[in-house]
Amino acid sequence: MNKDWMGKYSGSSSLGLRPSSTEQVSQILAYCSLRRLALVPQGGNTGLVGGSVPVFDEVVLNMSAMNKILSFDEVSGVLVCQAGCILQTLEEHVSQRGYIMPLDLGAKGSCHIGGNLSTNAGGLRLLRYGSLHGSVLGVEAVLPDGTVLDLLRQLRKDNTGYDLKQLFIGSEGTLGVITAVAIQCAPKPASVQLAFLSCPSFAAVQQVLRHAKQSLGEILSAVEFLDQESMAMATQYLPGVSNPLAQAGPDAAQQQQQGGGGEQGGPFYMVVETQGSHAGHDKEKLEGFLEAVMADGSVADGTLAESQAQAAAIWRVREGITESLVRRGAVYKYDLSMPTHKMYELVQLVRQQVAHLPGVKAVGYGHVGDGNLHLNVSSPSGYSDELEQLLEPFVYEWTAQQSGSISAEHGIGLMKAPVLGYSKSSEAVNLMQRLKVLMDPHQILNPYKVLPGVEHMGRVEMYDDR
Ligand code: FAD
Ligand code: 2HG
Ligand code: ZN
Repeated sequence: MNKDWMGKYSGSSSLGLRPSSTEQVSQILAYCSLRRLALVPQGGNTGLVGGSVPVFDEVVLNMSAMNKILSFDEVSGVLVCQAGCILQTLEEHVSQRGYIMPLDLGAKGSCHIGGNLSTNAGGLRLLRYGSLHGSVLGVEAVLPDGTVLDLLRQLRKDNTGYDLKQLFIGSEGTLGVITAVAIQCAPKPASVQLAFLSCPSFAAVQQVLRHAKQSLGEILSAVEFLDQESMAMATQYLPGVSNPLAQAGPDAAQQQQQGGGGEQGGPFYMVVETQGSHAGHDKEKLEGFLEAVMADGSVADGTLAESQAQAAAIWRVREGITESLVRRGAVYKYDLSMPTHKMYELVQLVRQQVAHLPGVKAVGYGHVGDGNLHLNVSSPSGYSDELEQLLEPFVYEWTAQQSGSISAEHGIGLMKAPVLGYSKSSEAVNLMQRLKVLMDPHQILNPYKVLPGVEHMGRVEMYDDR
């Protein structure tokens, strides 16, 4: 495919290849290396930074035929599969065997595990299961010259020198093509509980997060937030989606009991999930937590999901925001890490910045439990230089001033390559350049992505070959 999921980035490749084995990937890369032909590896093409599509006429290396599950060890929980397996398919496979994948994200129905590793995707449960840098045990990757690097170990512990597999996690297809993955799955929790809350302020959101960490501790699996504007997007643009707090149901009685008002609440909402081994115990804990945060005023209203359907409806609101924004039109995406207390200040500043532009709306949501803000600016009339100049470099500069990161989980891709220097020192970018030259001397693999081009090297010194 030449166009990305958002319809923002597109190239003009006339050649797509769909290998079904590591050997074929190796042959393709060896040939392209010899002929100096550039390639872009493409997984599910759900990436949000323009990394998965050609910039010009690069060959598209589509990984979707490499979709075999190779093994699953029911004692260790280690899954080995080819890189083109769809995350949801893997989730279903391990779920039938008493496990869950250690990551979950809204794009699970399309994204590949190879794409997940390449972007070092975070998602909804990083808070509990950690980053892929921890849960991936092994990788098989093909280097740009066609060499197959077999690092497909299944060991929890392996301190044999440099941990080379980590180079492929988060390098967005610029150093090699991931062809297979060994990943540690987590035991499937016997009990999953979900609360949907409304909070009067962002200070209250932080208070709830603090409380959730303290009182739900070992069973806490997700803490997400969305603002009123994100809720409006989801309910307006996604068919059949409504505010879970607006629905009357069996929860109403419970809310009454716990002192909750009947109103829709806002302007902030939170999703708090627990995963544990004993439904009675976990539910009691979550109810106690809800009672306490309602009593101290940090939660104005709340509901506990009483069925899988209710839980799915709550997750649909949170996971659907990205889709709702794309349905509305063009969207500028900023995926930022920063100290939690700073997160919403930026949303408000950006809102002021774009207030004079008709129809332009800034929304804030994300993985508040991980200090990860998704600031999205929606522009139904399309992308414009005027709007972009109001947002950039302002958002990046402000984030850097807070010692934050300009990419928490989506990666750098094409979008942020010129601004990498806001989050990485010149020495670090220089070492990245050296690694790139060492592993891909002819620069054939995903060119123009991740690393700043020569025209942006004022901020970082170019790799020096002496
Ligand atoms: P692609 O988009 O195809 O590719 C992404 C990058 O990886 C590209 O640079 C590509 O060249 C490279 N690549 C792909 N496969 C390989 C391979 N086998 N070997 C080497 N390089 C490869 N991201 C999050 O982190 N957290 C979220 O919660 C989240 N939610 C999302 C929700 C929605 C609705 C959408 C549309 C996206 C979301 N994303 C999220 C972003 C995206 O889904 C992730 O970045 C995902 O990991 C990309 O996987 P993919 O298979 O689609 O990769
Ligand atoms: C999410 O958490 C994804 O929903 C997508 O990372 C965020 O669209 C976005 O900006
Ligand atoms: Zn996210």
